[in-house]
Amino acid sequence: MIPNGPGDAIQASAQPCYIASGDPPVADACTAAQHTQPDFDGTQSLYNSGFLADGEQFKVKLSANIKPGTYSFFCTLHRAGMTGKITVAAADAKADTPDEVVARGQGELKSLVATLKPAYEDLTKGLFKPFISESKPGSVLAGSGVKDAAATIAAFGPDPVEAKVGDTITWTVVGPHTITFGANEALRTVIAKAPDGGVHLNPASFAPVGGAGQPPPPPAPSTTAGAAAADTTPAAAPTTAAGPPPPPIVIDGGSFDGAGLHSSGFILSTPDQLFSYKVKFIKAGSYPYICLIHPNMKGTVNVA
Ligand SMILES: [Cu+2]
Repeated sequence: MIPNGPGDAIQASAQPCYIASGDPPVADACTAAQHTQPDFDGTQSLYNSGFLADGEQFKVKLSANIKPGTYSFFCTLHRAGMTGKITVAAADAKADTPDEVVARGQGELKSLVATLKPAYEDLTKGLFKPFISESKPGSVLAGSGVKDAAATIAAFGPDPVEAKVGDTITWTVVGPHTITFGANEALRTVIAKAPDGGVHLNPASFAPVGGAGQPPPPPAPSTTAGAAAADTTPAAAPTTAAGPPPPPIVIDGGSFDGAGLHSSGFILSTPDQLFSYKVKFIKAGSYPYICLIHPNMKGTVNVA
């Protein structure tokens, strides 16, 4: 859904598209006829809900002709980090009831929360082991995760953070995030549907303000450049078996006097190569900040 590099969302991925056979268009949205959702028969070459905003539902009716078997699906925004399977049983075989599916999902969610909890508790102290195993004043985490877990942590920690005029705060970023002060509501539409059905990225949400923004990552032997640019899974293993993990690449966000917009812009950072973002605070005050990508991700810097 997100291009490798600058540009708008890829419309055949971001808008609904249902194709019986053949490839979707590369540059355009699918045709109006291809927007009409058929029953899923397991043979369509593309069966795509398109971008779903918070709270939207997507329903799939299985065709009477679908063959029993296992059908995989994934989110084209989160890619390898968000996948699922539906197992279709023969019409006369036993299948899960909706209640059983919900109960199993809640069990999986509970176990996922338990898996992430130690990393979340570390995050509240600014720790992301083994990359950051000591709390340091002025050191904050933007996101965290656990290797191979099917979810990531979208939170800032520690929060709030206390500083003095002239101090520099450094956020180590884990995942895709922004660190944004003074944002208005318009900037919260990182990805949004237009009235005509088009799905667009908001370049203003991705742009750094008051600093240089993320430089390109150094060449990584383990992944292609394209996968590195768009893979939003932060919990990949460090690629070198020996030696300590590489230190984060520091992005200088300049200084902030508390007035107006000041944003890291979009930073994608994984354990293969972490990025951090630093800002010098030059005026006393209490400064709330948010991540423009994750609506519940907020923090405060108190400068005395
Ligand atoms: Cu975020």
